[in-house]
Amino acid sequence: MLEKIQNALNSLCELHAANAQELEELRIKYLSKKGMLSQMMQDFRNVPAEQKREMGMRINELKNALQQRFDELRAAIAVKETSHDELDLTRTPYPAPIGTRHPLTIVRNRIIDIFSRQGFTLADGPEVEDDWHVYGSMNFADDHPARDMQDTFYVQGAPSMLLRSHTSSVQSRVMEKQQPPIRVICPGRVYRNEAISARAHCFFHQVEGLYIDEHVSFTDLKQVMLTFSRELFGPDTEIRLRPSYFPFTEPSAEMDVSCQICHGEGCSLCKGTGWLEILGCGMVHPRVLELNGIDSERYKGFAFGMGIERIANLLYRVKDLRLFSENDVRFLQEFQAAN
Ligand code: 2NM
Repeated sequence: MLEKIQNALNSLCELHAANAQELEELRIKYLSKKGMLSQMMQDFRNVPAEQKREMGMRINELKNALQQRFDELRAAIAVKETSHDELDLTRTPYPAPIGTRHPLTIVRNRIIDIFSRQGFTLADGPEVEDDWHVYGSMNFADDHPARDMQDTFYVQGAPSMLLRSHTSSVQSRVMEKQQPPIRVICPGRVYRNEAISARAHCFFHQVEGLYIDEHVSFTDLKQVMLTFSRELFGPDTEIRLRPSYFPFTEPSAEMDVSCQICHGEGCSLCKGTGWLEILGCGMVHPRVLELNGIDSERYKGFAFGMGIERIANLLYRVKDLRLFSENDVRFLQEFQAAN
């Protein structure tokens, strides 16, 4: 019997099955109730007591080896069958389920695209900033309310470090390093200490821009803003500038575009005014130029800043700002086509 087991072990690798049917035949021949292994188990009863131990171990060995070979053959057949019937290498991989770009990314990319065609390049900087780059260098008085704990997140234990509340700090860092001509836009996330609601969040996204050179004028600002508005909202768009105030610009203005829906007639989106506010802008304050190492006698500049959420709201009529940060897939997939 020992010889029989040894022979079976030796010829294991000669066992082959080309398909499921041949595999089943092998199973019947070796592993079924009437198979070779069962037969040996029956013969085992007649083995003399003193040989039982060794014989038992040998039969077990054979049983495991047979089962292993059987599993190998079954796996090989499975691979062969899928590769023939299901794996079609000539098949197109589409439609594959792919994600969608975030609406804020779509809008940001459009804004970047429009300004880069007017000669602006990209700049970025840290979100955790120091007091100087966010406020000091931007002509904010020491007691300016924006610096208040109620409005700005400060880093605990580091009183002059904070989460930037606008991206102007990036422009400050650009001016620090580079003399004019400067023409940059700075998209990025900013933080403000606000209670979260449908209209406010403690962080949002901005694009700010800066253009400094000799002879840059308010006329240049108006033309760049008009071109931007028409590219973003359509060629019939009109703009309107209203006098305003920012610490870093003088004069300053708030800019409206003609309402997308009623084209100036007055509707619920523009609250009857025919206009929608989209950004703030102005001529860079000479003091800001000087604070950042630029000769304000020789150079002039304009700057602007807008909220990406605000623009996305207008383009896509999103009613609740919180949707932009909740990552609800049902909302995000609405923008499949806008990619
Ligand atoms: C705005 C509105 C107006 C602005 C100014 C500057 C800089 F660096 F030149 F001083 N950066 N951004 C600016 C001007 C931002 O946001 C509503």
